[in-house]
Amino acid sequence: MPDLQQLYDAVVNGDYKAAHAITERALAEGADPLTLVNQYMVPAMDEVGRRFECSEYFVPELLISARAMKASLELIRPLLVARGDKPVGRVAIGTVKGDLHDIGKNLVASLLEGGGFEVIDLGVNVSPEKFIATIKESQANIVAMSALLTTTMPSMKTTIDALQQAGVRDQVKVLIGGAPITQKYADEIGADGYSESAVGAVALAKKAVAAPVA
Ligand code: B12
Repeated sequence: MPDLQQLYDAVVNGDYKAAHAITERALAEGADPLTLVNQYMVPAMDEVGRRFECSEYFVPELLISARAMKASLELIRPLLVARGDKPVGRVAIGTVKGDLHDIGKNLVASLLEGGGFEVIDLGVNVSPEKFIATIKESQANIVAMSALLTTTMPSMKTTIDALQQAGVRDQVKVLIGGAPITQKYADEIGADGYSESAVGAVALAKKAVAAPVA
């Protein structure tokens, strides 16, 4: 088994070739994909964020670390998805308007697929109108929103209000997440659930489909 600290270092240093190679070897040697994500890659992105905050890193460094994370996730994602069995619900997921961060959202989407959900991934910078149109077209029963910026968190409330106005709020459970989100914020804006992790998102979604939509 490769030294997995090297995976952490590869993401922090933005070495996507090393991130890909170490992940490939670790998986071939039986490493658990979720352990790689939760114990090495997510902490590495946290360290990248810390360095950005204290001006050791700037946007280019964020981008190359994100590329390394994605190179590794490319190998991990199919394995997370393969864990699933029959569809248990349909989720429309997206990063909210104004926000381009998609690593966490993509992880949540993969684990939801792995948890047996059909996932409609709307991508990033998703407007309330897009969420509404998707609910109407697809009969999704869960809307999952991600936001990484304090400046885009209000888009979650705007979206929930727009769902209400469009008359589709009662058809869906709304789950939210992303680094700046808290349970308190979820309660304030009338979301149905919040989790700080992608694993928690699956548990929330399962609970949401088990409970009748209001
Ligand atoms: C990588 C990164 C970028 C990359 C994004 C690449 C990409 N394709 O995603 C780039 C370079 C593009 C970027 C740009 C910017 N970024 Co940036 N970025 C980051 C960084 C370092 C990591 C984010 C990440 O991927 N984390 C790893 C993932 C796995 O974690 P996560 O997203 O939180 O997701 C987990 C949970 O939150 C949860 N989750 C996520 N979504 C959901 C949804 C649901 C429904 C549920 C239940 C759970 C859930 O599950 C996930 C897995 O456990 C963070 C720092 C940090 N530690 O968060 C800054 C950070 C978010 N960025 C920041 C900033 C300021 C910016 C810019 C404004 C910089 C600039 N001056 O241009 C721009 C904004 C661009 C925009 N309009 O969106 C700040 C935000 C500060 C704030 N208070 O708002 C941060 C916190 C850095 C910092 N410490 O200052 N960034």
